Amino acid sequence: MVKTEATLVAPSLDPGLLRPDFPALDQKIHGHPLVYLDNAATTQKPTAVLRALDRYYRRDCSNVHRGVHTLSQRSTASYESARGIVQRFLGSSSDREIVFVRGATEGINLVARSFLGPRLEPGDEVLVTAMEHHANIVPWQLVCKAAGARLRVLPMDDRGELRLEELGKVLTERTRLLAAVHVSNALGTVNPVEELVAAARQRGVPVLLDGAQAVPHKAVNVEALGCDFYVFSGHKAFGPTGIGVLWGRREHLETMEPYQGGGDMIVTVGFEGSTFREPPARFEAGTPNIAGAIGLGAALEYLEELGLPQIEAYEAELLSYATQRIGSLPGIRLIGTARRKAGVLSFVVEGVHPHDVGTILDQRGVAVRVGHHCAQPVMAHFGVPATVRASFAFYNTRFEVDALEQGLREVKEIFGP
Ligand code: C6P
Repeated sequence: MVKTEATLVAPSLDPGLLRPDFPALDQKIHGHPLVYLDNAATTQKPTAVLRALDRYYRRDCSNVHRGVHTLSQRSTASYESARGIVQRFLGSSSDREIVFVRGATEGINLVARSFLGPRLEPGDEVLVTAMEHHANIVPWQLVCKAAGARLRVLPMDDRGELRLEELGKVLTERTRLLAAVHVSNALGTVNPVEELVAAARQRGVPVLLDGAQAVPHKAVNVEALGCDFYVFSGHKAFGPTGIGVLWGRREHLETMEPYQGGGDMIVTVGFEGSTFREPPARFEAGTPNIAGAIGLGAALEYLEELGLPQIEAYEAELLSYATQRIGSLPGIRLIGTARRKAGVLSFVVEGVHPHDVGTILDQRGVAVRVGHHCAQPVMAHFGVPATVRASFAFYNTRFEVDALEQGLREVKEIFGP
């Protein structure tokens, strides 16, 4: 970040100062300045992350936990130091609770296979919410099917808010896990996860929270949330692709069988059987994504330096501006109007297929995502096959919202009233 006296005195967030940190933002698309509004799919990377990756590959490239030589010691130190950064970032009490995985998807699958699967019996239930990403539905369905258990769903209303009054009906004595999204990728709803956790805990039901869309936008403290597992993906939090985090309470991780077998997760191996290391090593079979973990550490440090409260406040203001500008355009229907939202504005343009909207916007340099956003049940709830989704990060500006608005006006002109 470019530090000026102003940023040091008043720590509010100024995207004008931050944008030079993100080289990819500075380019033209079809002759227009790039307006990158697809941050929920993946975020752009600051030079701090690019430098960390470059340094690892240029200077320290070596495998971890295996070598006595200097390069291996350096890369091991950087990899384990990244684990410590994640621990601090999430407010976890031990770095042994931090498992590096490929992303949120793998984190959820790991918990489904190694924690829930062995505990499920016929007739048991897993509770999810109506606004889950497929990654927080399908892994549970797979283990439920194998065990003869079933998935139950906490419904939502037409604003895209969970119907908490229904919780008593779907959280039952057969519930073995509650899996809920912290912030919805398709709607932007910030769920009252504290209330969900409290209700589940009262019944002794463990909770997994999918933080893929929360971590880039707000401070997360797993101890304060009181959940049992928390997952997120590095690439949505300004880090590299192919790296993510599963945070799990130590008492759970210690009871869990390995998810995959291979090098680095064993203590002894013989043809008659093998023994396994303590968590987190037990869940990190094979050569890990070393550069990814180091890059993720750099990304989280960058976020800490900006300040998550500052990010949250700035983005709330930007989202409210966008909601007002885009929501007041004729023929636009907003999908997801919850009272607490973060980062996402989903909508449909009357009479125009979302893919056409996305293509026309791209011609004007505006990058949005169109489709079902891997949340088909959400689309079904709102009776649409797809939406246009603008998703924001702290480096986005009001000018970019204006560019989106202008692009949508042109879409309406092309397709007529
Ligand atoms: N959502 C989106 O454009 P992975 O693919 O493992 O990094 O993240 C999966 C995932 C899980 N939960 C939520 C809430 C998510 O938003 C995502 C990824 C992207 O919305 C790609 S579909």
